[in-house]
Amino acid sequence: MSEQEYQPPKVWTWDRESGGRFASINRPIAGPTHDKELPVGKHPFQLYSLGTPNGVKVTVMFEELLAAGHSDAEYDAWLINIGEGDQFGSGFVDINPNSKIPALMDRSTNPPTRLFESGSMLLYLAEKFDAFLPKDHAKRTEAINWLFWQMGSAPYLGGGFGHFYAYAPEKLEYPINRFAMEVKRQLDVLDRRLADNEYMAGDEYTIADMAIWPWYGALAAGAAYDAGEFLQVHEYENVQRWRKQIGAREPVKRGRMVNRTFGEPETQLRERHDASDFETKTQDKVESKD
Ligand SMILES: N[C@@H](CCC(=O)N[C@@H](CS)C(=O)NCC(=O)O)C(=O)O
Repeated sequence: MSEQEYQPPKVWTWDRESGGRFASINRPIAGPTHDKELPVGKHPFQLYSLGTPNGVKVTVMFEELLAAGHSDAEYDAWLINIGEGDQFGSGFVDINPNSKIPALMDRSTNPPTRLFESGSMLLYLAEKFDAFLPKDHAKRTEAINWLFWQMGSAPYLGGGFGHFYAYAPEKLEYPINRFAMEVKRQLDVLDRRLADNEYMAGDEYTIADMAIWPWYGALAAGAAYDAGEFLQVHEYENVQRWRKQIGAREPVKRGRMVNRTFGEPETQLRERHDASDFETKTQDKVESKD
């Protein structure tokens, strides 16, 4: 046992920031920190989100629904800045008691329906519009299997591997090893599945692809945590084929841009209130007007 080894005290106390990239917003208590109403736009759906993988799942679904002709799926996407604590405002916590993006209101129902957890939103929208979920019960079950697989697995990728490899204040061998092994195992799960199946649920593009692609597609492209070489992501050839195929879809390209606050200015549509915003309100155009 090394002298520096951490010995947990009898009772954990929150007496200092842990360091790391998100230390200032992490707290051991839930609930709102301040009163703040959320804005409401003109469309049936009001999304409060950010263009992280969990946010992108839902904006891709909305853009897919609209492209498929479901005009009742029109939505306003408002920006929630989690670095500044917007997720702890009272209006946001009323929708999501877990204070994490995305949060969604369906105002076409009476009373309005609140939604939190991106997987719940995908399932709700798929059922409401009877879209992107197979009608055949066995195929539908397979899509839901993979949807839940994503919800259970991605925290090991983001909160585990990503945190210790990219965000923690020090590089620690034990957690990086443990989570690199788990993430490579997950990539292999996907690779084997996609060897014999065009999409995650089989021969139909479903909400399972929409849930998995923003996380594992980005990882396979080397865009997540700058870890492409470390994890040798090129070896997962079926994942590579699938992530390029999904990424080439026009609604996916649009969904990725919504609530995005990083990357090239022309890829960022920080808020979306109308389909025409993709042509007129991307950040390159907003900045050129300033
Ligand atoms: N399981 C949740 C995870 C949501 C989540 O972790 N959101 C992150 C951003 S990707 C967040 O809002 N973090 C802010 C915080 O932890 O305070 C979902 O899929 O909706």
